[in-house]
Amino acid sequence: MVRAYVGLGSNLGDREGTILAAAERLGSHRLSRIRETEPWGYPDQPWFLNAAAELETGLAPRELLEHLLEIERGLGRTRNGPRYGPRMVDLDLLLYGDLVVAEPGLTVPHPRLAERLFVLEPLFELNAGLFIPGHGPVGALIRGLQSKA
Ligand code: PH2
Ligand code: MG
Ligand code: MG
Repeated sequence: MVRAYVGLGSNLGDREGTILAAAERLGSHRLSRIRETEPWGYPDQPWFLNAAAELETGLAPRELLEHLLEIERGLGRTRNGPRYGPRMVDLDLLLYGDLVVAEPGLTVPHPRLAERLFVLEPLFELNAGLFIPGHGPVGALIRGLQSKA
């Protein structure tokens, strides 16, 4: 089994219900606090709810990614809006053990993880000692972003 972390986000519909349903379908044994966050990347849209989930998985990285997409579809996610735009649910594979992968369709750690407090803060809450491969300790990344803000 490998310990993986998934980022959860929603800014349409029943945001909290959708995030809780997604965490349940993931079989996550630990979910961070759910927080409301200002939209990043595409400003003119509702605020998000974000959280992170920790799971122990027997799935290979690509299988886990497929599983995330399947859960997204099952919870009503469509993919016809703008990049970084509004969505019912977004499940991002953030970390898969200490694996680093950069392949078409699969980048781990998630490519924008280190730039986003709405991802780093829930990760820190789940595991303050986490090291993000290629970037550094999660706490140091958070402090770096806060000092730029
Ligand atoms: N997801 C995005 C784009 N912008 N902003 C916030 N606050 N939270 C998100 O989850 C988010 C976002 C695309 O994945
Ligand atoms: Mg995302
Ligand atoms: Mg996504």
